[in-house]
Amino acid sequence: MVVQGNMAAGGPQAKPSRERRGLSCQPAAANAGGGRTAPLAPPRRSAYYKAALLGRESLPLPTVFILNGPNLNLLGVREPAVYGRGTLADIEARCQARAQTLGLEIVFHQTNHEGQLVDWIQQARETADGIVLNAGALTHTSVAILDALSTAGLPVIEVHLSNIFRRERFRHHSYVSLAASGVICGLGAHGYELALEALANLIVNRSGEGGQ
Ligand code: CA2
Repeated sequence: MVVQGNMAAGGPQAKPSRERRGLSCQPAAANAGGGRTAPLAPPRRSAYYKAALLGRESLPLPTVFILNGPNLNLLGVREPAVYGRGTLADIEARCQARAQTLGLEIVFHQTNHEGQLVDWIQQARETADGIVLNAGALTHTSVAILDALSTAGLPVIEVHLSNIFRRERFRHHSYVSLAASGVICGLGAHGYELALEALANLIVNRSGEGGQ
């Protein structure tokens, strides 16, 4: 079991300054190239984020995209020794139940196509408050997914059902991790529920700060 996270800032209740967390209106990628390129438009923030910034009394529920990559549709059908007997539909049901108790809205997707994941991440940038991502094998290969996550300007929790560090060496490196606030692996379907819990904290802390 491995649970990794950026825990240096003093736990979920701590609310570090914008400067310390590196939060700004511009996604990190906008600063690449020494200012020679035009900056990206800031993300269009969710209804929850805007309402929280305006100090509205009744907030809409924050939305979390839960995205699953290639072959995860086969869960419960093959390789139960590695990935367990549960299906992806079982994971979705568990996420739905946990989201309800946490006060989150979830949008749950699976695809076998890299470009579709990039499209959903771009959509999340405009409408969601956080992303849970199990990119499957694309975790270890996809710079396109890393770039999409880097420009999304959203908290991301990377999840893997299996402990990728007990497996083949090529699974030890993750491009997704470079854009993730935290990584959960080796805990099976429970990892998705833990990721939602972590995101709920990150979203609430983040919305107390200024920005777009
Ligand atoms: O452990 C995970 O969640 C993984 O993201 C799963 C990916 C794998 O490539 C990553 O290294 C770790 C593979 C998903 C394939 O899922 C299957 C499920 C049942 C049968 C065959 C594949």
